[in-house]
Parts: sequence; C-alpha cells; structure tokens
Amino acid sequence: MELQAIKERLKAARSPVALTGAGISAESGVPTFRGPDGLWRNFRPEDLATPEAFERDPALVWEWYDWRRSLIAGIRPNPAHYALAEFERRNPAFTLITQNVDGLHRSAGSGNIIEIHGSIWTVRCIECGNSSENRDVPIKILPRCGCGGLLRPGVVWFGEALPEDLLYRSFEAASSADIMLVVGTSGVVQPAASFATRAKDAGAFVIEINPETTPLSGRVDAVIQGRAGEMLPRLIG
Ligand code: BJW
Ligand code: ZN
Repeated sequence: MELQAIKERLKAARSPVALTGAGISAESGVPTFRGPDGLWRNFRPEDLATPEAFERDPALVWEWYDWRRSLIAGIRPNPAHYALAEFERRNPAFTLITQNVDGLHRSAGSGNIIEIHGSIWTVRCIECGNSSENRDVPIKILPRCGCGGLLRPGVVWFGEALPEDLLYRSFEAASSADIMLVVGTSGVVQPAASFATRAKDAGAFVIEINPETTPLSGRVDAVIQGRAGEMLPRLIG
C-alpha cells in the first residue's frame, strides 16, 4: 500500500493506537534486545531480566541497569518519537502502548502513554512495595528504601505479570482501535505482541513499521519496511 494512502487513513482515524518496541529508540542510540547488535547477544536474559536473577545476584542485575540508565540518560528522542507526540496533539484520542522503559516517548511530548513494561527511571521496594522515581546516575548499588528494604528496578521481568490496570487499558485500546501502528518490535514477547493481533481480530487496520520481517508481518494489513525515524515523520508529517 502507498504511504499516501496510509497517511490518509491515519488522518481519518477515530481511535488510533500505536504499539512500540525497542526499535523505535534504536536511532536514538538505545540498544535493542534481539538482533545482531541486541543486548541479548552479550547478556543472557535469564541472568538479568528475571525475578530469580535478582534474588540470586541483585548487585549484578543493578550493575546492568545502572549501565543502561547511564546510557539512556544521555540520549534524546528521535524523529519517530516526535512524530507520535505530534500525532497525539492532532488527535487526542490516540493511545500509545509502549514496551520501552527508556522514557523517550514522554521526553518527546507524548502524554497518553501506557508503559506496559514499566520504567527504568522508577524503583520499587521489595519489602514494602513502595514505588518512586529515581534518576540517580550512577545509582548507588545496592539502593535501599526508607524502610530498609532493597529497591529493584521498576520494570517487568520475564515471568512477571504486567500491572493489571495497564494490561486492561492496553487490551481495551487494542480492541477498540480502528487503526494500529506496530513500530520497532520483534513481536515475540507476550502479552505485548497479542495487542497487535487483538486489534487486527477486532477489525483494526494494522500497519507494521520495521526494517525486518517479524512473526507479525504476515498477519498485518500493511508492512512498511524501513526505519521508524524515517517512516513515521513521512506518515505523520
Ligand atoms: C527497528 C529499527 C528502527 C531496529 N526502526 N524498527 C505466551 C507464549 C509464549 C511465552 C509467553 C506467553 N505468555 C507469556 C510468556 C512468557 C514471556 C514471553 O513472552 N516469552 C517469549 C520471549 C517467549 N512473557 C512474560 O514473561 C511476560 N509476563 C507474563 O506474561 O506474565 C504472565 C503472568 C501472569 C500472572 C502471574 C505471573 C505471570 C513479561 C514480559 C516482560 C518483558 N520484559 C522485557 C524487559 C523489560 C525491562 C528492561 O528493559 O530491562 O521487556 S524483555 C524485553 O523484550 C523488553 C522489551 O520490552 C521486550 C520486547 O522487545 P522489543 O521491544 O520487541 O525489542 P526487540 O529487540 O526484540 O526488537 C526490536 C525490533 O526493532 C526488531 O524487530 C528490529 O528489526 C526493529 N528495529 N531498528 C524500526 N530503526
Ligand atoms: Zn520499603
């Protein structure tokens, strides 16, 4: 399908939704997880992104998150993030579901964001459950809560449930979407990927933007093979 035709569809959308993944931040310099330069090439997820890993070696997990926080702290949003923020200004019904924890959508000016995997800039006490923002770079290893409990990154690890309210809101948004942009995600992590198929099954027109083919590519209505930072400004500009 022509970019122009998709642009028109976006302009006419009544309940547009986007689902974004690590690829939308790649052009800002944030490493993705999978693929040739992905984080999982050098780190095993089971060593770092599970509750068991944190129980076993919280200092190792915190060192990895500290490294990522320092990297992200110096990074700015790219034209793809800005294009989605602009889209929300034009169409306030727009809902942005992101798997990213980097906070770049918010920095770009998006407001209606569902951060389904949490935020790398929040910490949560494993004893009292209190969550708070923490932007220390570097962060003290191991950070502690006022109650004395150990703090953990405020993100969702493998094997952990997504916050119920965010799961609900995402499912509702996907189910009532008339158009969905699926940007920069490998589409292998659940339940995130299921929001795209849910939207499709509920009748939305689903567009994938990704330089690579993913398991979702064969199930969407249009595939735009390209980089988010180039394609989104062309669709929304
Ligand atoms: C570009 C680009 C450019 C490059 N422009 N594009 C059903 C079936 C099978 C398994 C499961 C299932 N349900 C649950 C599971 C288990 C598991 C799972 O999905 N496993 C699969 C991997 C097999 N899911 C979970 O465990 C989830 N929890 C759960 O389901 O709980 C159930 C439960 C219920 C009740 C009680 C208890 C439990 C939780 C998943 C949490 C994922 N967490 C992480 C880490 C977050 C914190 C952190 O960042 O440190 O989230 S893992 C990592 O993957 C991160 C990402 O958000 C997520 C998705 O990755 P993403 O964003 O797609 O990135 P990549 O790198 O994979 O892809 C990048 C893409 O960009 C590529 O396609 C590139 O081509 C593209 N790209 N440059 C556009 N310029
Ligand atoms: Zn506490």
